Amino acid sequence: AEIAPGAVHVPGWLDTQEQLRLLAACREWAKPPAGLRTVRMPNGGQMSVRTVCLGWHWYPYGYARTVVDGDGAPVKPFPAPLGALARRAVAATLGEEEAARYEPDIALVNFYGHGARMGMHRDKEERSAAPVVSLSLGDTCTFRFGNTENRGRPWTDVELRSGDLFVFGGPSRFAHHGVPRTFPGTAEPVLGLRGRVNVTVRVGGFGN
Ligand code: MD3
Ligand code: FE
Repeated sequence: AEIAPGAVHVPGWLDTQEQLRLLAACREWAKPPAGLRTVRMPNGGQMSVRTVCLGWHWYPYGYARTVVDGDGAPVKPFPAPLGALARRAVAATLGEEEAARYEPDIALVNFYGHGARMGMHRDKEERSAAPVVSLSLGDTCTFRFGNTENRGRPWTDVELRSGDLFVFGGPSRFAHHGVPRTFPGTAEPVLGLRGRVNVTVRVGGFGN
């Protein structure tokens, strides 16, 4: 379903087997060095979501090749199989033409424990207008998709469940968005996951 121009939601895009494989990979990526970390904002606050970066390291508000605000290690490489999966996602939602020129080089993996949330923001550190691919695992959440002007209304709330795909292209790439809540205990038991994991795949546009 297209919830806004360029913003396409595909419920249940990953089957349980594919979800398990992606989740296992996320758990590997979370290991140190350059593993899962809590992001500290310039105002001194901490994000409740914990993050691991692949390809390029995101920090508030920029990208680097090393974990400049953590253990200092080189960022883990961007995995080619994840890039191939994201390209399939773009093909399925925005078409083969868009997919053919889609060359992602960044993934941000967000881990939501119970009570974690993400405030309304825009992703503007990337130097590319290419689509962002989002894959959800574990607990259901409310995803809030806002407007390009400000963090406030109008917005549309959508429930994202494990296995859901969301692709944000065109004008939607620059819209405000956030995750106001998750629903603890809603993950399928077979996943063995307490909480929620979200994988976003992006194009940095920084060159090599
Ligand atoms: C729309 N993550 O990592 S995924 C983020 O569920 C982020 O962890 C949320 O917002 C999460 O920056 C939401 C959906 C998403 C991700 C990136 C976008 C929507 C987007 C970038 C541009 C527009
Ligand atoms: Fe975001």
